[in-house]
Amino acid sequence: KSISSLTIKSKAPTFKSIAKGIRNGSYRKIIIMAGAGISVASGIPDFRSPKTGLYNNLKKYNLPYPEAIFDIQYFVEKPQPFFTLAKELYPGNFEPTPVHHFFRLLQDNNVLKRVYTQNIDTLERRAGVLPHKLVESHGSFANATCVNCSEEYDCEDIKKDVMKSKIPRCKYCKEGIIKPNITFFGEGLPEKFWWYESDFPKADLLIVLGTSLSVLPFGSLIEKVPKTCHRLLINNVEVAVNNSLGYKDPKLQGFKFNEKNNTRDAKKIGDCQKSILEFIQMCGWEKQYKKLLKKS
Ligand code: CNA
Repeated sequence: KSISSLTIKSKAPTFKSIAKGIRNGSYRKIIIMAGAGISVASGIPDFRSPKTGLYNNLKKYNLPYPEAIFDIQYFVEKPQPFFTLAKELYPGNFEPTPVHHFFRLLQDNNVLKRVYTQNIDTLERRAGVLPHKLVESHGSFANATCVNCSEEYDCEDIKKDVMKSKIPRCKYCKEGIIKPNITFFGEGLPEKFWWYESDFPKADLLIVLGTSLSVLPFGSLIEKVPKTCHRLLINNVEVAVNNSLGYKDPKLQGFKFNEKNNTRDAKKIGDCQKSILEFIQMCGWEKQYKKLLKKS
């Protein structure tokens, strides 16, 4: 047989084969895409989990629709619901989870290209992911800005007011509300988000954790890695890229787990903390992980 008549069959990766690949150095440019599911274990509810998610527990805020709590138009008129929630979620009250420490392990082992998180809870920073390795794609609570005069503040500057259920007001212009720099519906994404345009084409592994992928454009980034790049989903349910209204964009392909010719996608369905502890072990990083926990 001539070489050209031979077909080379490449098999789809698995959770286990990917861990083995990390262990033997086959993946060196790993990109993480993360969402609210990775912080649930630290006590912060996600958006869309059926019983525990924030969207099902917003009755007390009397909102016209759940997303209003993060809608910039609504906020300017009625900031109180957001600040009531902000009081609950404010940084300082929560600790990083094993998944956050896993990001740090990737960084320490020089195989992390970048962490793209949708979370605003700053737990990636707390776990020691360095600023140049981290893209907080929907901003974070770390800083805040006056909506009137754009004066900038640190999250500690407004913490006292938020904790006393007082709307923080600007010291300089005396009238503007100080809004944490998290991206609301109706606002542009942080500049750093656009790093994906050069990052994603260079990735050799994409790991997606704890996200429904329903916020766009973030969810659509799973399509931006090369066709040969392996993709691993670690989540408690299978997810598709669609927007919050359930509309599936026909241009988006999504994961290919169940397709015959899948050569790139793997999944681990279940609790992401449990899965990641297993993964850390398979990567051969258990000792390093324990050391990290002792230091933190
Ligand atoms: P989402 O739409 O609520 O999806 C979360 C996903 O995680 C769902 O598929 C869940 O089934 C899954 N999940 C929940 N718990 C676990 C678990 N223990 N193990 C595995 N999977 C789990 O949230 P997304 O992040 O996809 O949506 C993006 C929004 C959510 C962003 O704009 C965030 O700012 C926003 N958000 C952030 C936080 C935070 O910073 N911690 C909290 C709540 C919402």
